[in-house]
Amino acid sequence: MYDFIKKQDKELFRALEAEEKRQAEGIELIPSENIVSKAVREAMGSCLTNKYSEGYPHARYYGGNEIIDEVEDLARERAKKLFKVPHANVQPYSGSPANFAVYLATCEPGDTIMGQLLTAGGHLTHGWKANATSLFYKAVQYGVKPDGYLDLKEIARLAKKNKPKLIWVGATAYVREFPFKELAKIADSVGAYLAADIAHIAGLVIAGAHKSPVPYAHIVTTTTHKTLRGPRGGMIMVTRKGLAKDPELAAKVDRAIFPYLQGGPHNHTTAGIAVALHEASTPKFRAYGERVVKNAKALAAELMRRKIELVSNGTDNHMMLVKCGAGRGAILEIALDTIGLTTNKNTVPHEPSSPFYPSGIRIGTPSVTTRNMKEREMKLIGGWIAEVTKITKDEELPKEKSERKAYLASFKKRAHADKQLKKLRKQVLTLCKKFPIPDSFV
Ligand code: DSN
Repeated sequence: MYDFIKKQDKELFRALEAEEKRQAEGIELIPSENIVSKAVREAMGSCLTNKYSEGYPHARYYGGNEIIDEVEDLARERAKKLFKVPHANVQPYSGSPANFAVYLATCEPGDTIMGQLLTAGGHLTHGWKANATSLFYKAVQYGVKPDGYLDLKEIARLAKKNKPKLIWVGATAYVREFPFKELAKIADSVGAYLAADIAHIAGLVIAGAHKSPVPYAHIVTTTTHKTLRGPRGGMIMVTRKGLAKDPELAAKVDRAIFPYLQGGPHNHTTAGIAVALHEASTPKFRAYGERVVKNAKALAAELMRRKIELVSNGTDNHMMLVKCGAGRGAILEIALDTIGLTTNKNTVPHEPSSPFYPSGIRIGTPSVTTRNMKEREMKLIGGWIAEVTKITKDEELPKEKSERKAYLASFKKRAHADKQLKKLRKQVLTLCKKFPIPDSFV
């Protein structure tokens, strides 16, 4: 691999080789990450990257796009068929521009919108104060109850009071099934658009391992690289319900992506999305989606058996949130990284610390499931997480904010030198060797 880069760019070649090794010799537990097939990688490295094609199939601003049209049509048709929607746009560069396009298609600047609070598991683009969406729209944020479930009563109250034009359902750190039907009832009662951001669960929806939002939402957005197991990209789909509310909605979404927000589509990514959607249409993918959830439940059960506290005491989907004590998320993330388990620090509902130094870590099973791991391996991984938690139990984030960076840097060094962690690192490596990264999923 990387034969040409190796010949002409030694520095980059070394970096690529090192990352290949890191991925092969580590266990990826970040719930928004996955591993693509060699076929997706081929598409991403194809000649399609050379082409400009502003516009949409059969209506482009550049010549020479007949084949690109075929590729984009393939991706669009596959998306429509798999998600059972009448319209799909496969050009968003990723999830954030896809979501911004939804605002452009449904709202005027200054309109009120509602979305799940970032610190309660929501996404930046659903109106978080540090995101551009809150500059252009009046964002009302909703949260979760102490048990981790969405607070439907509060959402209904806020909707009635604020009359939003658009309501988001979807999150980056929510472990329960999304109540699409109930959210639709609330949105319909105030005449709002309901947009379901299914970036995390798209693959589960296709596999039938999570309810589909399609009968309930007007618009569905997703990234393509999480449980869907495609290249980094995004999609926006308009449902029948969306077209019934506004027959121009599909045209508005397309216009929002181009020419409002983006330029030329990334055609190599479009091809990668087409490959991934083909892979996702197979019975093997259905089994994959079901297995992702089974693995998550097994891992959650093992963690709880070992007295690790989880938000909402479990999971319905591909992820779980470990509560590791006020401000200790970064400590656990570093320690787990040392033994080859990659996770990410994350806020927990009613966060006692801050988004910079949160009190949880987010763990997910999409990637380990792609490597064919099952319950037995989930038990092992759960055991390692519990041991690392025990080993680091006395580590505490300094109260003084100015001391925190230096403390974490020194902790990282100490963690790498720790004998117990070194022993666990060896065990992780042995498991990785038994479960190499597969080339193909069909
Ligand atoms: N960065 C993504 C995640 O990790 O969930 C959300 O955009």
